[in-house]
Amino acid sequence: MEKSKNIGRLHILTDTILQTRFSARELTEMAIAGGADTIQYRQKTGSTGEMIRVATELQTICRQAGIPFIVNDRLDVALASQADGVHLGQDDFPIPLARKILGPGVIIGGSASTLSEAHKCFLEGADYIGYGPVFPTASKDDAGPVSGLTLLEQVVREIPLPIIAIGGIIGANTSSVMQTGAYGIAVISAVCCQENPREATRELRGLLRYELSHKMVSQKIAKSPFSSFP
Ligand code: TZP
Ligand code: MG
Repeated sequence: MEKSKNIGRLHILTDTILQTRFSARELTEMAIAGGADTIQYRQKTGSTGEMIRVATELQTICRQAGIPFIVNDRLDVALASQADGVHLGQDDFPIPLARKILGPGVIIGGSASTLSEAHKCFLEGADYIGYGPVFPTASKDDAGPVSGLTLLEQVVREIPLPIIAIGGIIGANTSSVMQTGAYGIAVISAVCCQENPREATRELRGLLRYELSHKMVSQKIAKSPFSSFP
């Protein structure tokens, strides 16, 4: 039986465009110190060589911390840095082809902004879905219309994959997002653009932990995947 993949619940996406105070490496270190359990390297511009150099560094840091490292968009950079996974949008490298190249053990995340896109990602073999924008966001120009919590809940109900909610997620709405049954959250500005990214991550982690422990109690699940979020 295929070993189930470790897909974290608190995905921090590194960003060096919205903010320039911290490098991707610094953000990664601070996010991990604050309790991030997945790092996604999201770099839209620059040379491929530099991306591979940075991604290799981040992969080493994540491996030492025992958490998955995922590269956004770029299958080539993911391969070269031996990343644990790649995250692909609807117009990026096709998921079935990525699976062929990367093999069954590598994490493939797919972006979806509608139920039908989420269904397509599932059929194509994604391991998890980044669904959103759930709320308005200034971090992605082409993020599309916001889904809100009701549609997020429908996706959670209908798609049998871990759903990572993304888009405009901050401390104040994390609990309502998690109460839809989402597996976790992914954020850019709520960590990267904060005064103290480590503390911002820590706060989100505390909120997730609280919601997940309540879920365990309410569902009377003694040993569930939720217990993997200490
Ligand atoms: N995909 C959908 S919304 C979004 C991405 C990458 C941006 C998320 O950024 P933020 O700052 O957490 O809203
Ligand atoms: Mg993309």
